[in-house]
Amino acid sequence: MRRAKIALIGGGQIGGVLAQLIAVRQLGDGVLFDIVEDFPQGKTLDIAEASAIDGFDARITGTNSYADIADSDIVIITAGLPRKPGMSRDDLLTTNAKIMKSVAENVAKYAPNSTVIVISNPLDAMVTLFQKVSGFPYNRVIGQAGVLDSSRFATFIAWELGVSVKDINAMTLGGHGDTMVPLTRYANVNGIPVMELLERKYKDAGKAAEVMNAIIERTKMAGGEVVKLLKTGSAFYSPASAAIQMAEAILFDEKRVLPVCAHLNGQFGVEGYYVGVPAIIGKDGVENVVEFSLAEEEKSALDKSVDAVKELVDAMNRLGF
Ligand code: A3D
Repeated sequence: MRRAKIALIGGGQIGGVLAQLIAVRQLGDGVLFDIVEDFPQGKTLDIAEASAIDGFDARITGTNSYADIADSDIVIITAGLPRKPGMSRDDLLTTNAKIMKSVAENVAKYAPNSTVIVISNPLDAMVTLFQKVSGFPYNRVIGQAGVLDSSRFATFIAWELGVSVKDINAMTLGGHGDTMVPLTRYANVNGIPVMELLERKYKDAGKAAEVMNAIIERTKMAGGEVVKLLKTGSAFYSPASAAIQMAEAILFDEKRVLPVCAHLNGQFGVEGYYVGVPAIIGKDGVENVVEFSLAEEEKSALDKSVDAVKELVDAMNRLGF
């Protein structure tokens, strides 16, 4: 059996961490593509030179030629600019749409049977554009956002309750922006509702709600919090880990239920847009969107988030992409 081949388009901060994780976890052979000459070659040489220490045989190579991604099983896209302090993700639209268009044309040409995970921002628009330009079936084009946003939500809950993050189940829905919807009602610690634990901790329902609201706000703004601290770029370790979890679910046909940016065809009342929802992820990419009932305020928050995604996609269409 041949090893899986994973192409990484964009060899910057996230691309570099992705390449290292693929090597260390021995997920397959990795090809790191970037337009900057020698840059991906340098990064992958550095990673490969740790193989004797980390004990991996996976081949990780760098390239400036799309021909080298031929026959990839999975393609993970991070090509494009990241945010600077004070910028919103949407400010990246025009620049990154131009980049995504050329990436999609080349992936369609050289890796037509791949399953694609898009990370570039503004995420919901970039995944929409990739699918449109490549013509790939919807199930094979997935956006990474919800895995990371949910991990941020779970991390903040674990810190607040002083418990292992491994026991937290928490999920966000909607677009990858300030309107995302962290779901409080379903957040739990090994099945025990987080709100009940907060109410017991503070012996005051009002205070518990206040603490949860602060966690929700921090989750929504978590990307910006990192940008502000880094000053020169955006989060890169955690987005790479999130995409690797999705890639593993596809490579090993795990049928994980992960919050991803998937194309909706009536689910959650959304027709024809990519939005963050839980989906079964396996060898065919998005194998099924998992629908469940939402309370009135959850549904209206999701609708608001979907409206923000629609505005962004419409703006991209008006720009001629
Ligand atoms: P960065 O370190 O700048 O890397 C981007 C790379 O893309 C650079 O090495 C560029 O040379 C390369 N590039 C530019 N144009 C092209 C092209 N036409 N073809 C191939 N490569 C090209 O950024 P980063 O790795 O920190 O972030 C990459 C993207 O991910 C940005 O758009 C971020 O906003 C986005 N991002 C998304 C999340 C999500 O959770 C969705 C989180 C963090 C960052």
